[in-house]
Amino acid sequence: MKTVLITGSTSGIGLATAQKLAHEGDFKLIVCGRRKERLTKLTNQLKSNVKITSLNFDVRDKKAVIKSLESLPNDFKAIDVLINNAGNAHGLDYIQDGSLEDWDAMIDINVKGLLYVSKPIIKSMLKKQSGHIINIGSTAGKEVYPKGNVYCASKHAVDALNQAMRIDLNKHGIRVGAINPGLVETEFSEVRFKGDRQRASSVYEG
Ligand code: NDP
Ligand code: 8X3
Repeated sequence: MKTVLITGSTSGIGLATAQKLAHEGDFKLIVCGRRKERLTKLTNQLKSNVKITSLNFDVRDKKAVIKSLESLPNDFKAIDVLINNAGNAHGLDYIQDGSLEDWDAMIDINVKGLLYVSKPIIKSMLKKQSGHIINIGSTAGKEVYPKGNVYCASKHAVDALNQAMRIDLNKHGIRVGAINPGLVETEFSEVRFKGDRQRASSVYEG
């Protein structure tokens, strides 16, 4: 039975992935995110289908990432599949107008957070000489659009890291791949527009 860790399981793509895997079958799931009450609700919902545990940490906090992973119960410690999904866009502004806080958030979460989570898990995958990493990139990691600047840069970095991980880890029996979605109606735009639901839903019109 494979153990799968999904970052950003409290909403959107990560939540749907956890629900899908729980219904598909033979997995142990580790669901992660900052919103503890959502993690509790999700584990309660899925625990009759699947062996599940949760980790509550901010991917920006490298000490918390390490401490959380070390706290996993023994039967969840050997992670077979890592789904690097946690991430968001913060703001949508011309490059000359963007805020440093938004830029920090996107680089710290989408890029550095992905690295912080990956490092200890790669270490344990190397010991087994097996594993599978799936990085959630974006079409924004392949193209750039007006006002997308730093979000697109962060997702281009995910695309580069995905290729780099594959080159470096494949010879150790670790498979690495990416999914690069286009528009998906999740909480993504609500986060990007700082809670403005009307503006967020207009993104998906049509
Ligand atoms: P959501 O906003 O619905 O979900 C984002 C998830 O990431 C949440 O579970 C959130 O959990 C988690 N997260 C965000 N920041 C942090 C943090 N600092 N530490 C830990 N977890 C964090 O968005 P999506 O589901 O749409 O996004 C998931 C991934 O898909 C992202 O990487 C995004 O870039 C990518 N993507 C999305 C597309 C879209 O159109 N929606 C298209 C292409 C790619 P919590 O807040 O509880 O910490
Ligand atoms: C999310 C898709 O087009 O909003 O990565 O950047 S987009």
